[in-house]
Amino acid sequence: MPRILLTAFEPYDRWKENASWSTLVELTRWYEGPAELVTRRYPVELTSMSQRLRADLQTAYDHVILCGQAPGSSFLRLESVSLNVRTDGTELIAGGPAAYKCNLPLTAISAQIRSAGVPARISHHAGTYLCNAALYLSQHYLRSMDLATPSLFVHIPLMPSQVALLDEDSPSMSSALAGAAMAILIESLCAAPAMTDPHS
Ligand code: PCA
Repeated sequence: MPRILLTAFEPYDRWKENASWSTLVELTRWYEGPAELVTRRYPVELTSMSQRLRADLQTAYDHVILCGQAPGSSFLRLESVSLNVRTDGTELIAGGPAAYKCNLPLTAISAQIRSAGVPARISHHAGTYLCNAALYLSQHYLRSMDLATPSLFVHIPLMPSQVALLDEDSPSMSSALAGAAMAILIESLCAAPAMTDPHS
């Protein structure tokens, strides 16, 4: 049975919940698919997040799926690239490669999610905050540990309950829908673990 590490974030800034964690809670409530899911919830703080991520990656998983919320997004965003950049412009890893590319078949995966009726697309910029850092560091740590485990980042829209507290217009997606999309993603990864595509 494939083992999959799924990570999400704690609430941060003005958010009382984090859609990424709510999605994993929802998914694991009903998931009975062919993979063993191991979930982790990280703080939105670079040093402790990177220490916990590094420790978690030492277990050899078949796949690593990192999730975070993306206020303002109406799609699930499958991130194709991570940058060696912190919010302040300095490097995450001094002297590390400028970027890492995700080699998974993101085009096929997003098409599969969309064909189930859930908005999804590839994104070529994960920002410069903790989500980008989690993706970059996962790819860096896995390489430095000589592990071939692919890691992938999924940005998840806000939930309707979060948007209900805002004064401005904002797209949202229920965690039930996002959780269903995550199950499709897991199914595609398990079906085609070694596939790659030229999405970027
Ligand atoms: N989203 C933020 C950090 C934590 C989260 O859930 C980001 O996009 O970087």
